[in-house]
Formats: sequence, structure tokens, C-alpha cells
Amino acid sequence: MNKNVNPPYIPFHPNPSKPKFKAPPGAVDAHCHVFGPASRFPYAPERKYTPVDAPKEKLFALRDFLGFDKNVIVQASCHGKDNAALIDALKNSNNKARGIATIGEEISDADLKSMNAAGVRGVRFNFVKRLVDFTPREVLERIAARIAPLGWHIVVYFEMPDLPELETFFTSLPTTIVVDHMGRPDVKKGVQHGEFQRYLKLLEAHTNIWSKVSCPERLTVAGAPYEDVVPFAQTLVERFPDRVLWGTDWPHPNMPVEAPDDGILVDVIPKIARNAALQKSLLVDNPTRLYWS
Ligand code: 0GY
Repeated sequence: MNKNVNPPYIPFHPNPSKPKFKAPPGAVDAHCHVFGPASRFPYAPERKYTPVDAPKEKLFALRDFLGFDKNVIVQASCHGKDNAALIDALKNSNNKARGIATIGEEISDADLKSMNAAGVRGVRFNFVKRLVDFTPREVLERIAARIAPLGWHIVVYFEMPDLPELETFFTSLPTTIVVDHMGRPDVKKGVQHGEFQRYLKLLEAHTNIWSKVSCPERLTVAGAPYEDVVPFAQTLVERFPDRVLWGTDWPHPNMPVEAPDDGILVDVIPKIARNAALQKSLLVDNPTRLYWS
């Protein structure tokens, strides 16, 4: 099943610790994935990596263990445009999951409608070159025009050095835009660096752009408990309290050294959202407004 795994693919943490932080009632993990099982939901032929299966049952058990109530499941590149595993998870979530799909412009209106009924609320445009092949902007524009009338939004994944080249495209899109993982800043450069300041200015100028304050485990140089990433996420939460989302990123595809302990990831939350009002905004009010209303 896990062919072409080079370097070796690191599976998710087998027994994460229980977080000390108690999430408020109704808390949403707004960025996570389901992978396979490949026997039922094969990985896409065009994928750039083959993950270890991370099925919905494991995701929902982790949700409960971490003290969360709901999930937003994001289609990852290893499943390409085949959203079957995602849809299956949504349909079996007891209305406790919403989805972000990856689609092509060939999709039918009937399929969009049934995805909407299953709980899909947006599409993901991935610009990270190690994960996906290039899609022309005109194609993405046509997809955006198709999904906007459904009230869906667009999740964008890119790396911060690519922001200047992508900004005009993002600001031309007709929906709410949600940026994955704070736009992946280089934490060595610091919050005051022009790159991150440019990102803050983009959010300042465009109130339809939201930011996930996720993935300290990918951005860190220091390692757990990710103190070097905290100032970035804290700045976003305090400046844009109504437009931030938090997620585990479970099952953490493509970690280079080790799988993070999800309990430790949850314990970063009170450092980036430093009072109960900010925590409720980040974990409950914002995702509920975007995904369940
Ligand atoms: C993430 C991050 C990664 C992978 C994907 O679609 C994907 O395969 O998003 C990554 O490797 O940085 O959000 O899961």
C-alpha cells in the first residue's frame, strides 16, 4: 500500500498526551484530514506522497480525546480530486464535520449540490509546489465562480515567499478566503520582518481574508512546545480575533523528523489566545459562523 515512500513517511503519533487546556464547549478543530483507508478510498495516481491510512474513526476518536466537538476536514493532495473519503467522513459525522474539497472545473452542478448537502463548504487551492502540479489561474477563477453562489469559500495553501506573486489573484477572488497555516512564515525572520508584515497588511486591507493559526509543528525551528511560533499566531489572534481559525492538522502529513503530540499542540492555544473571550472566538464562534450557519 505504501509504495513510493521515500523518505520514509512518518505516521501520526500513536498515543498523544491529554491536553491541560480545556477547550470551550463547541470547539472546532478547523484543519485536519482523513486518509483512506486505501483499501476503500485509494490514493490519487498523481499524488506526491503516500500517507499511512488515517481513517475517520481515528479522527473522531482523537477529537473526543482532545476535548473538541467538531472537525473541518480538508481534502489533502494525496487524494487528488477524489473527495470520496472526505464525503464519507462528513456523512458519518453526525453533523459534527464540515469539509473543504478539491475539485476540477469539469465537476457537474449536481455533484456540487450533493457535496453541499454532505457538508462541503469550500474548495482548496494549493500552491505548494512539492504537493501539487500547477493549475492555471483561469481554471481556478472558473472554479471560484462556480462555488461562490453556493456560499462556499476558498482555502489557499502557499508558502510566504510566494505571497507577492499570488496576492493580486487572492484579492480578486469573489468569496471569503482562508489562508492555511498563517501563510507559512519563516519564523527565523521574526514577526517584524517584511514578509509577515506584508501578510498582516493584506488581512488589514481585505476583511474577507481569514487566517488559520495552525501548524506550529511545521513552522518551528526550536521544536515542541513551539515557543518560536507563538508570537506569529498571537499577533494574528489579537489583531483579527473574528477571522482566525485553529486546527491540529492531524494526521500531519509529511513531517520530516517526528509526528507531533496532538495534546501538546492543543496546549499551545492558551499562549496564542490569551483569554477566554479570544479562545471562544478562535475555537467556537469563528468556525461556527463560517461552517455551521
Ligand atoms: C497540510 C500540509 C501539508 C499537506 C497537504 O494537501 C496536502 O497534501 O496539505 C504539507 O505537506 O505541508 O495542511 O496537511
